[in-house]
Amino acid sequence: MSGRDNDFVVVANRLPVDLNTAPDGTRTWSASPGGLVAALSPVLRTQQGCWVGWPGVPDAAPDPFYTDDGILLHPVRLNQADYEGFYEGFSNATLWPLYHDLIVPPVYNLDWWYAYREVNLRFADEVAEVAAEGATVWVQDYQLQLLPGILRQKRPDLTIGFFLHIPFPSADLYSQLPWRDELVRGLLGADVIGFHLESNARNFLDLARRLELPVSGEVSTRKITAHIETPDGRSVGVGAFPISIEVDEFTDFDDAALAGVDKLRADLGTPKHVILGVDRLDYTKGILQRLLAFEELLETGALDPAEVTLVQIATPSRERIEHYKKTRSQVEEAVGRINGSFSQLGKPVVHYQHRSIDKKVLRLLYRLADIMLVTPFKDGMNLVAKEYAACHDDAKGALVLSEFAGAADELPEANLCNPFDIESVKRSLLTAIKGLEDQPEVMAERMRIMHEQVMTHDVKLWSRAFLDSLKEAKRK
Ligand code: GDG
Repeated sequence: MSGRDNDFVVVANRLPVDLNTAPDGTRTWSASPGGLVAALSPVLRTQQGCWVGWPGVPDAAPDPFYTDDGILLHPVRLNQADYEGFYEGFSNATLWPLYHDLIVPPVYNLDWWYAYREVNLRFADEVAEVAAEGATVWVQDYQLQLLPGILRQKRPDLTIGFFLHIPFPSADLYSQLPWRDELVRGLLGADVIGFHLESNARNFLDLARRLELPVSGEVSTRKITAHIETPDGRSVGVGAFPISIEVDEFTDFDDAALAGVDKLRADLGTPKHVILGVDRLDYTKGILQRLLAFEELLETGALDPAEVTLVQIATPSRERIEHYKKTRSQVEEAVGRINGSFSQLGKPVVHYQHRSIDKKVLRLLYRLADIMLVTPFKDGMNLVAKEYAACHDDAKGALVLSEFAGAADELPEANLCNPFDIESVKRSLLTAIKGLEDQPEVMAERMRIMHEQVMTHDVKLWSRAFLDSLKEAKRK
């Protein structure tokens, strides 16, 4: 089924599926949540492409198959050792913290590096098997930074794009990495390298200059105006392509949906202010800090527990990694403590769910929330902030947003905060609540601008801009 006949191939660490095992042992695959999946499914649907990726479970891989939407999924099998070394180790305990500015210390482990290299080689074999002569291959994210270089050697006929979904750190930080030269060489195998923000792209160009590679032009957004010359005489385009969301999923609230929103508010005990957080349970997302800010506001009486409710959805993520375990226990301890101090029977002041919720419910929650709290210490973009703005064609609500989320570049009308400074989080939250009470027309105008920004800069624009740039690179 997946012969060498696919003209457009997306390669990502994960296939957009989860493996579910029923009590009788029956195994089925279902669509899975996550930023990457949300962003790429629409692109593949419209382009009839093939997606190469790991199904998400060690030692399990179905045969290649078509989804209901007609997307060909080509699984790459990882065994338990790959999972530990490549995925949990090098990708998520080395690169993830390094690229998020050392919120926790990265671990540098030679065996993990070998596993990372080995798995990137395996992905290259799979792509080479499914990609047609002259095909376009779009490689996604930090788990596969060696792939463009390997593919370039294996299949010089391919046009290769690479997009990084997480921040790219300053050259100083990046230079900690013992295998920094190998990774840069891997990335430079691409024809176009895309980042969310111009600042990320500039960090990469700085690094190239340090390596004494010729750099020309200045970085811009949604087009390629900066280039790096490689030692083998190629020109690699570098640019910023801020990712976004499929807006249709978050608009069009009909009467039934609005009734669902009312019911949810009633289920929560009809609080005056509903505050919402939605994140993977990751230490970069600042969930604990926002809980502490909320707790201090309750303690000082600035917020009345009879009037506010905080709903925190914390989707399970990378649960075996030490720092994730620690974050979970700190978050859950804080939730317990806050509820212990401030809830009334049958009326918790914090509603916490450590499981993924249905997208339809998520949409209702966004619409319901008076205040959305998005407080990462560092985030490539943050789609949750954009999803919230998309849900508010009613111009209601307020977004408290970290300055260190990529989304802050496009949503300056949010109530911005510095998550490293708990006073700043408290201030932004109170200002948002007060703004909604005292200056509803000002807040409504700010929400209208944010909503419009997201509606006019959706994921289709993101993919079109990137793929157009790649086409242009191929033409040259
Ligand atoms: C990485 C970068 C960048 C969350 N909980 C549930 C659920 N979600 C969905 C949200 C959103 C997605 O997951 C999370 O995306 P984010 O962008 O917020 O964050 P990461 O997962 O860290 O994504 C990030 C992104 O890649 C894309 O480039 O923006 O900076 O870190 O779409 O809605 N969806 C459902 N139930 C949940 O409980 N259905």
